[in-house]
Amino acid sequence: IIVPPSQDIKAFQEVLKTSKNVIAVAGAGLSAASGIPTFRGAGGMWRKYVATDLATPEGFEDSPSLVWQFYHYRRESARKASPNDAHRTLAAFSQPQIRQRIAPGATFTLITQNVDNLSPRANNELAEHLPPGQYQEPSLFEMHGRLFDVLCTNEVCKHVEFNLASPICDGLAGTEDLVEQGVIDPIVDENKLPRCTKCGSLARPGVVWFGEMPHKLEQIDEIVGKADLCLVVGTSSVVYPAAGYAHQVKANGGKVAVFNLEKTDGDRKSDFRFLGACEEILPKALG
Ligand code: BJW
Ligand code: ZN
Repeated sequence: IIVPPSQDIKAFQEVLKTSKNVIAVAGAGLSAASGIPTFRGAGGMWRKYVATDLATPEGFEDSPSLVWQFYHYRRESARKASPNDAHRTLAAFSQPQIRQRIAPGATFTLITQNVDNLSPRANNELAEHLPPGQYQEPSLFEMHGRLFDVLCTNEVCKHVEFNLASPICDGLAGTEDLVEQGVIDPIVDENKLPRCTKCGSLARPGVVWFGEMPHKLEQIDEIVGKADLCLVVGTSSVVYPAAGYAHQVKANGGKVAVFNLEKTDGDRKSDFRFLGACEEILPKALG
């Protein structure tokens, strides 16, 4: 018999209290309340394109201009967005001296698929509000890279640079607004796209596309292997390896709690399922 997942926050908090190594696997739903569109379902379109088709090596090879406009637009929106209560709750939960709901000595790691810089920003904002010396470097993995990393496409160079500039280059300036003016597919000359500051080759967004290796997988695997509780926050759980982490924790005898607006793939087997906005439920569950 399949027991349906529990919706009992108190029971969840009991489990939390006795867990030793907690992980959270987050996806686009974590940033939805900050105004960042998700990938699948409503919001998964950019201009006339499917977002996940643009987030591929093939998409970039076909048209670096189009893919750069997509990422330029997303860099500009992420810069204007602010962390929401879900980011803030996870940031506070990453600080052992603040969090109440797990035992002293327990660990917490946030593994996010998001590239929008909002979790690091929530951590920085929290750091600024803590008394000097109190902030501890959180265990945070941005496994699909970062919108603000710019990566050289030259295999020999591969230079990576963190670049928050707005616009990232003159050639892309204003292209984020073109749809409103009815211009669908302007072509930006490759020489006017972002270039590597070391070797001058074409640069690309420092994010992980399909078929590419997510970042820090060895470290992540080790942490997932030790986890006894996995929180699955705002992800459709269709993209691997992230989608497999909850299954792994379960297979190792741990528990899984899903926080999502909707039912998702495989969450029938989770121990807890909290349907609703994570920016509302996480503060109640973890705060
Ligand atoms: C809310 C909410 C609110 C809304 N509150 N909730 C079979 C097994 C294993 C792997 C594969 C396989 N078949 C194919 C693969 C490979 C592939 C894969 O998984 N494909 C699947 C589609 C089947 N995986 C890969 O290629 C990965 N690499 C890899 O496996 O490497 C192995 C390798 C080995 C050796 C050599 C080389 C490689 C890489 C995956 C990279 C994914 N990249 C993207 C783009 C990143 C850059 C960018 O941002 O543009 O990552 S695709 C896109 O999907 C993005 C996301 O991080 C990722 C996941 O999406 P996410 O976050 O779940 O978003 P949504 O929109 O799907 O869901 C949002 C959810 O939020 C919804 O459920 C809403 O209900 C919810 N929600 N508001 C709570 N307020
Ligand atoms: Zn280079």
